[in-house]
Amino acid sequence: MGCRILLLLLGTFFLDGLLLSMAADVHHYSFILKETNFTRLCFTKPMLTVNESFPGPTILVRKGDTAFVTVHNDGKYGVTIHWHGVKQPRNSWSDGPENITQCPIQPGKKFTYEVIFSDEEGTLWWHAHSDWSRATVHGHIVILPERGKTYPFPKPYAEQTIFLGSWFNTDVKELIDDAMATGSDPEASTGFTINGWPGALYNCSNETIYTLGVEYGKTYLLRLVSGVMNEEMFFGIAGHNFTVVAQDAAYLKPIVTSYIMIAPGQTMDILLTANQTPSYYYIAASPFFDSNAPFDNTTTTAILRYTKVTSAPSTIPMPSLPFVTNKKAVDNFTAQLRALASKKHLSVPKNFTERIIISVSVNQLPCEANVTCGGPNGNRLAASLNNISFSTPTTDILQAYYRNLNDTYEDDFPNQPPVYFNFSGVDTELYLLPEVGTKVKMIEYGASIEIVYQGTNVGNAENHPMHLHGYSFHVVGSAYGNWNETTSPATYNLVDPPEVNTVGIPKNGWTAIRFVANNPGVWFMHCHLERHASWGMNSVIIVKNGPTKGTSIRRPPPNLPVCA
Ligand SMILES: *[C@@H]1O[C@H](CO)[C@@H](O)[C@H](O)[C@H]1NC(C)=O
Ligand SMILES: *[C@@H]1O[C@H](CO)[C@@H](O)[C@H](O)[C@H]1NC(C)=O
Ligand SMILES: *[C@@H]1O[C@H](CO)[C@@H](O)[C@H](O)[C@H]1NC(C)=O
Ligand SMILES: *[C@@H]1O[C@H](CO)[C@@H](O)[C@H](O)[C@H]1NC(C)=O
Ligand SMILES: *[C@@H]1O[C@H](CO)[C@@H](O)[C@H](O)[C@H]1NC(C)=O
Ligand SMILES: *[C@@H]1O[C@H](CO)[C@@H](O)[C@H](O)[C@H]1NC(C)=O
Ligand SMILES: *[C@@H]1O[C@H](CO)[C@@H](O)[C@H](O)[C@H]1NC(C)=O
Ligand SMILES: *[C@@H]1O[C@H](CO)[C@@H](O)[C@H](O)[C@H]1NC(C)=O
Ligand SMILES: *[C@@H]1O[C@H](CO)[C@@H](O)[C@H](O)[C@H]1NC(C)=O
Ligand SMILES: *[C@@H]1O[C@H](CO)[C@@H](O)[C@H](O)[C@H]1NC(C)=O
Ligand SMILES: *[C@@H]1O[C@H](CO)[C@@H](O)[C@H](O)[C@H]1NC(C)=O
Ligand SMILES: *[C@@H]1O[C@H](CO)[C@@H](O)[C@H](O)[C@H]1NC(C)=O
Ligand SMILES: [Cu+2]
Repeated sequence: MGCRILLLLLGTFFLDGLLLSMAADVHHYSFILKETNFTRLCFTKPMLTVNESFPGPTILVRKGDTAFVTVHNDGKYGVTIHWHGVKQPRNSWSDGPENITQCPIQPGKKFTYEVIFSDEEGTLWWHAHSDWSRATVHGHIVILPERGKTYPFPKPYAEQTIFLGSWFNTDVKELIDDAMATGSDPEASTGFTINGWPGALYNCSNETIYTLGVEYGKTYLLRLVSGVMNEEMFFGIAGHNFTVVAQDAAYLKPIVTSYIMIAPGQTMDILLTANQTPSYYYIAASPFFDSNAPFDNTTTTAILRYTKVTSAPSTIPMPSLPFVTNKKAVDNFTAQLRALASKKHLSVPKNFTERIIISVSVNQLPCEANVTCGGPNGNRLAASLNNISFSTPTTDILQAYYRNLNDTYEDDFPNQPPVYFNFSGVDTELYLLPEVGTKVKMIEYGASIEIVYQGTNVGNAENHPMHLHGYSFHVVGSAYGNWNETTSPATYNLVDPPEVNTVGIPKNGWTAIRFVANNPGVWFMHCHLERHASWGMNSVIIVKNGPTKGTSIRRPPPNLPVCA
C-alpha cells in the first residue's frame, strides 16, 4: 500500500537504531465513500461505507510514518473523516471534525488528508466526523513498532483486528435528524456487531457471524476498537482469560482478565493464547449502561474456533459477562489500567500551570413555540460542558482562528462551572438551563494543563467517555462524588497513570487528566456518546503557537473544502 522513502543514503556510519528510527515511510490510500446494500445485517436500507466495506479498510503504518488518504465522496451528503487518536502535530487541518477544523467534503468532491503519526504505537481507528455517519464509516488504524523495533511482549503468532460496532436498521442520518427536530432521545440501535457481523443472537441467519480461527498453543494479538455509538461495552471470550497490553495506542502493564469494559472511542490490544480444549467458543459483547435513557440491550457474538475441529459442539459456551448495570465490574477493570512504566512516562506533569474544572451534564432546553418537543416535560434534550451547550458553527473554527475572522466563535470558555452545587447528588428532576454558544478555551503553548471533568446528576446522569483531539493525556485520578480541591489531588497517580485519548467519567463522579499543551492548533473535545455530542456536550481547545516555526501551526493544505 505504501511507497517507501528509505533514507539509506544517509550513510552507514549511523548506528543501526538511529538510522532505522529515521526511516519513516509514506503511504497512500484512496477511500471511496458510497451508499451500499448489506443483506448480511438483515438490512433494508443502503448505508454509507468506504469502499463498500463494513468496517472499512485498515490503515497500516509504522510508528512515525505519514499516510495520505484521498477521500472521494460519492455519497449524498457532505462528510469529513477523523483519525481518532492520531495527534497530527501542528496539523489540525487534517483532523476532520465537521465545521471545527474543516467544512464537509461535498458529494462529488474529494480531499486528501495528511495523517501524521508521531509517538502513537498500537491500535487506533478512523471514522466519519459528521453527524452520525461514523456508525457505518469507520475502520482500523494499525501502528506497528518502528522498523527493527519489537513489541514490549513476546511476538504474537498472528494479529487480528476486531471492530465492535452499532447497527441501525434504518438510515442513521434520518434517525438523528428526526430526533434533533423534536429534541427527543434518538432511537437505540438495532444491534451490535463484531467485524460487521451481528452474530447468533439476532433474527438474522446464523451465517451472519464472524469466526476467528486459531491454532492450539499459539498466541494472537487482537486489536479491539469500540466504534459503538451510544453504549459502553463488556467484552469476553468463553473459557479464556486474556491479557490487555495496550489502550489507545500506548502500552499498559499487562492485565490478565476474563472481561474488559471498553467505551466508545477507545481501543485495546489483547493477547489471547489458544490453550483450552480445542472446540468452538463464543466471543461476546454486551452493553454496560446505568442510566434511564433508551439503549440497545442486545448481545453480539462471534466464534473462536480452534482449527482442526470440524464441527461445532451441540452447545457453544458463552462468556459470562457482567450484568448490564454492574458498575463494580467496570471499576474493577478500569482500576487496573496502568501505563507500562518507562522513561517516557516520567513525563507526567507533576504539577499544572492551569487547572480547568468542567462540569459535564445532560440538560434540557425550552421547546420552540411552534414545535412539539419529545424530551422530558415537553422540553428539548440538551447537554453541556460548564453549562454551555456547544453550538456547531456553519464555517470552520480553524479557518476563523487562522485568518483572524470574527463571529465564528467566542474565546471565553470558562475555567470553572458557573455555579457550584452538590454536582453528584442533586435531585435528577432539577436541571440547569444551559447557555447555548460556540465558546472555545484558549491555552498557552507549553502550559501544563489539568482538566477535572465533574460528572453531574443533572438530567439523566451516566458515564461519559470524554475524548480530546490532538493529544493523549494522563488519567491521574478518578472517583465517585464531587472533586475536592484539597482531598482529591492527594489521591492522584503521578507515577504510572494510563495515557489515553478517551476516558470514561464515572456516573456522578469525576476524572482528572493532565497533558502538556505542546501541539498548537484547534482541537475538538467532546463526549463520545454520539447522542450527547449531538446535544452539545462539546467544546474546543485552541493551543496557541509557540515561539518558533516548528512550534507553530502549519500552513493550510491546498483544496481544503470550503463552506457552502
Ligand atoms: C478503494 O477502492 C478504490 C477503487 O476501487 C481503490 O482504488 C482503492 O485502492 C481502495 N482503497 C482501499 C484502501 O482498499
Ligand atoms: C439496494 O437495494 C435496493 C432494494 O433491493 C435497491 O433498490 C437499490 O438499488 C440498492 N442500492 C444499491 C446502492 O445497490
Ligand atoms: C426477534 O424476533 C422476535 C419475534 O418477532 C422478537 O420478539 C425479538 O425481539 C427479536 N429479537 C431481536 C434481537 O431482534
Ligand atoms: C442460531 O443459533 C442459536 C444457537 O444455536 C439458536 O439459538 C438460534 O435460534 C439460531 N438462530 C437462527 C435465526 O437460526
Ligand atoms: C481465569 O481467571 C480466573 C480468575 O483469576 C480463574 O479463576 C480462572 O481459572 C481463569 N480461567 C482460565 C481458563 O484460565
Ligand atoms: C437488559 O437485559 C437484561 C438481560 O436480559 C435484563 O435483565 C434487563 O431487564 C434488560 N434491561 C432493560 C432496560 O431492558
Ligand atoms: C472486584 O475485585 C474484587 C477484588 O479484586 C473482588 O473481590 C470482587 O468480587 C470484584 N467484583 C466484581 C464485580 O468483579
Ligand atoms: C502547583 O501549581 C499551582 C499553580 O500553578 C501552585 O499554586 C501550587 O502551589 C503548585 N503545587 C505544588 C505542590 O507545587
Ligand atoms: C416557527 O414559526 C415561525 C413563524 O411562523 C417560522 O418562521 C419558523 O420557521 C418556525 N420554526 C420552525 C422550527 O418550524
Ligand atoms: C456545517 O456547516 C454547514 C454550512 O457550511 C452546514 O450545512 C452544516 O449543517 C454544518 N454542520 C454541522 C455539524 O453543524
Ligand atoms: C473583530 O473584533 C474586534 C474586537 O471586538 C474588533 O476590534 C475588530 O474590528 C473585529 N474585526 C473584524 C474583521 O470584524
Ligand atoms: C474538601 O475537603 C476538605 C477536607 O475534608 C473539607 O474541609 C472541605 O469542606 C471540602 N470542600 C468542599 C467544597 O466540600
Ligand atoms: Cu456523554
